[in-house]
Amino acid sequence: MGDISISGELDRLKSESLAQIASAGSMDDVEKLRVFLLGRKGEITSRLKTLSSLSQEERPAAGAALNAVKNSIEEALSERASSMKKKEVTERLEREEFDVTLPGRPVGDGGFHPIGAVMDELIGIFQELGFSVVEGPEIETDEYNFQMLNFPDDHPARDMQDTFYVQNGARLLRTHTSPVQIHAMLKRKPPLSVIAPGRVYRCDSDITHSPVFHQLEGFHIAKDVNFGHLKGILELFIHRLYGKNTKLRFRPSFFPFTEPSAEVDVSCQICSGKGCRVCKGSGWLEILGAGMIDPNVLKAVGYDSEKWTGFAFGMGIERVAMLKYGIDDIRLLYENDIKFISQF
Ligand code: FA5
Repeated sequence: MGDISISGELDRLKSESLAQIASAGSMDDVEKLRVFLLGRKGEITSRLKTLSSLSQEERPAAGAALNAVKNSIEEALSERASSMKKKEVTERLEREEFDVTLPGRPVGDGGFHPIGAVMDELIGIFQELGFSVVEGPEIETDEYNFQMLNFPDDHPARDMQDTFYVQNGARLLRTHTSPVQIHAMLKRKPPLSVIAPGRVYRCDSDITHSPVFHQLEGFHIAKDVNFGHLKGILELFIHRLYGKNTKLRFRPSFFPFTEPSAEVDVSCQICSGKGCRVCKGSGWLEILGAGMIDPNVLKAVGYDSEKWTGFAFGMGIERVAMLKYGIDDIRLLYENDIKFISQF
């Protein structure tokens, strides 16, 4: 490098390259030239690689000369690219016609999500029956979610497998809407009839279980309330929701905060009780837990448990919606697929 023939060759490379760039007729041509000259195996790059074989005295001058050529090529490429871009845009604008009188695409009407629709319908039914709506926090303490609901310290529902803890275990995402019973009872005096709709969280996932789902809690505290009242209310809303021929099944169960307790199944609307994958072949799907409020819960909020009695229930809204609309996988409710959602 540095001698006349090599610098002559560089001059030639520079003037040839600049001429090629000047005659590039499109963005595509400019890009091809960039790769040819400056790409990994390009003319300039391969010359830069040979610099290391020169002697220490020759290297600085040769490097400077090569870099100067590289800079002018880069500059020319970027100028050509911007003028080609302008040219292509102008040509496109001339070629394509834009009809400003064309009517816009119609925007379809929005609709209710099946969970929201079922929730609204249920709230309407219970409001007609005299229940008032109360909401509670989704982030709870162990005290409200478990202790005041009479959960023993070693109850399996407190297990990390079911409960999402936050703040190093100091708080948790409520696993059910039952803590709203406590919030409401502490704020109000009996008699009271309350429903509490809301989102709840559990470490659980399959075709009928979701880690985030919705419940509707309901409870009624007055004098001389008995299990017959609870049955009557549940039957009434199930028949309103699914029609008079729908069957209900009460199975004895256990909840720390109710005694006696029951789980309530509805005859599967998806297979008309014949057995399918949603009801796991049984013809029934569990939609709620219920029972007579345990006197210990009433005592914990300062109510006189000799004077007041009550029932409570908590239902899974997704299950209610699945049965109502014949949805056979709970996860479909959360995928936000417009084609699926707009059927309801
Ligand atoms: C409870 O959560 C009680 N708090 C219900 C209750 C309230 C009983 C008041 C007595 C008095 P359970 O864990 O069974 O109970 O849940 C109630 C309903 O929520 C179930 O019947 C089911 O319909 C629904 N459910 C439970 N887990 C899930 C889940 N992972 N995904 C969707 N729905 C669920």
